[in-house]
Formats: sequence, C-alpha cells, structure tokens
Amino acid sequence: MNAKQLETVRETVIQGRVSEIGRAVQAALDMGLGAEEILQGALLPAMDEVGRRFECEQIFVPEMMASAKAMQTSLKVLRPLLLQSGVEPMAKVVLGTVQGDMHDIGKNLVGLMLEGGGFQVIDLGTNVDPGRIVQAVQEGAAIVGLSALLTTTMTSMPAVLRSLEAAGLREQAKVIVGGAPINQAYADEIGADGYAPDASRAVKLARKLLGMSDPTGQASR
Ligand code: B1M
Repeated sequence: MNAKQLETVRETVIQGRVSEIGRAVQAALDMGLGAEEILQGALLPAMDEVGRRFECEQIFVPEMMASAKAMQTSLKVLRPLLLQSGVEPMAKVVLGTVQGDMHDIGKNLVGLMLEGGGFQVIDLGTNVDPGRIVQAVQEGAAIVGLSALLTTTMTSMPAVLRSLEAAGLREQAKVIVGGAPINQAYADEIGADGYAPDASRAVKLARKLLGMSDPTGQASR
C-alpha cells in the first residue's frame, strides 16, 4: 500500500499535476509515510525521471516546468515536517544558485535541511551576483553555499571565490558547493572548502567545517 502511495506521488510530479500534488502528498502522510520517505522514495526519483525524459526528448521545457512546480508545491507541504524544532541558530549560511542558473529545487532543499539542522539561512535565490555573496559574508555569514545545475554555469563558482578573495574575505567564510554537475574533484580544483552530494550531507559538511559535532555521529567527506 505504501509503495502504491509513493508511486502516486511520483507519477503526479512526473505528470506535472500541480493541483493534485498537495492531496497526493497528504494522502501519503495520512497512510503513515514519513516526509523523508516521500522525498527520497517519490519526489527525488520523479525529478530524475523528468530529467531522463527531457534528455531523450520525450518531454520539453513546459512539461519540465510543470513538474518543477509540482515538486515545489510538495516541498511546501513537507516543509514543516522536514524542519526539526528550531533551537537558537548556530551560524549564518548564505545560499544561492550561481549566476546564469535558474534551477532552485535542490538549493531550496539544501536550505530547508540546513534550517532544520539549526542554521540561520539567508537564501539569495537564483542567478546570484557574486557581489551579493560578498555582502552577506561582510554581514556575518560563516558558510557560503553555492548550487549549480548546468555545466555552463558551474564555472560561475570560481568567480565567487575570486570575489571573496578580492574583498579580503576568503578566510572569513567556508565555501561549500553542490549540484548535479559538481563533484569533489571540481570542488578541489576551484579551491572550495567542501562538496556535498545531497542536502543532508550539506548539513553534516557545514557542521564539520565549523568544528561542530554531528548529532548523528556520522562522518562526512
Ligand atoms: Co533544467 N536542466 N534546464 N530545468 N533541469 C537539467 C539540470 C538537465 C540535466 C536536464 C537534462 O538535460 N537531463 C540539463 C542540464 C544539462 C547540462 O548542463 N549538462 C538542463 C537544461 C539543459 C536546462 C535548460 C538549458 C533547458 C532549456 O531551456 N533548453 C534550462 C536552463 C535555465 C537556466 O537555468 N538558465 C533549464 C530549465 C529548467 C526549468 C526552469 C524548466 C526547471 C527548473 C525549475 C526550478 O528549479 N525552479 C528545470 C528542471 C526541473 C531540471 C531537472 C529535470 C530537475 C532538476 C531538479 O530540480 N532536480 C534537471 C534534470 C535532473 O537533475 N535530473 C534539469 C531535483 C533536485 C532536488 O536535485 O538540484 O540536483 P538537484 O539537487 C540535489 C543535489 O544536486 C544536491 O542536493 C540536492 C538533493 O538533496 N545539491 C547540493 C544541489 N545544490 C547543492 C548545494 C550544496 C550541496 C548539495 O551545497 C551548497
């Protein structure tokens, strides 16, 4: 029964049925499925399938957009459940999708998990100018989180690092990077402080870089 409910959520996102996704997610929750289970078991696989269909030209940008909207709507429903009870924020994180890139679902998920992990998140949105990151670090952000989904925009990441250096702020904040085309080798190549493959590991990495203990006891690299 749970598998059927997950399949309904997955299919609703793939089909981009925005008006139905809230109900589908709520029905899954009512069946006893957890928010994380719905995310990992239905929503993320749905976006992978959307990407696959786009790649082989079974669907085009409008369909991909509808799926993205359905995904965002489902995250609104899950948001309160994914956020754990907030204690005092541990540190400020500034988050953004790099210049030229409009993808924000993964970045929003990272922000949600960081908030749930006790960080104060300043989300600058998409297509972020490096100057705005510099300003946020001047205003006290201890972590800079950069997301990129396109091979053509991942190259905007080093521009942020250079801007921080030029402003004499490179040592003031740890820079972590992520997104589908990013990997550890690229993070090392551009001189970022860390790479995380997904949102929950971004939280572990942020904690590790700031010398905080990980409540789950799991190591991150
Ligand atoms: Co676009 N798109 N898209 N798209 N899109 C991809 C990325 C693509 C791989 C699809 C494909 O061809 N298979 C392809 C990129 C190819 C490439 O660069 N090699 C692509 C393309 C080509 C494009 C356009 C150029 C299409 C066009 O117009 N012809 C265009 C570019 C627009 C622009 O940005 N300038 C475009 C547009 C769009 C939409 C607007 C329609 C929509 C985005 C809507 C939105 O975000 N609000 C969209 C979508 C939905 C996708 C796919 C299908 C799904 C992306 C997504 O949300 N995934 C995507 C294919 C795919 O990824 N399978 C695709 C789910 C999300 C949770 O995963 O963002 O990877 P992700 O985040 C993960 C991790 O990467 C990580 O954590 C998350 C999971 O926990 N992570 C971090 C992310 N950021 C992190 C930061 C961290 C740490 C971890 O630390 C700070």
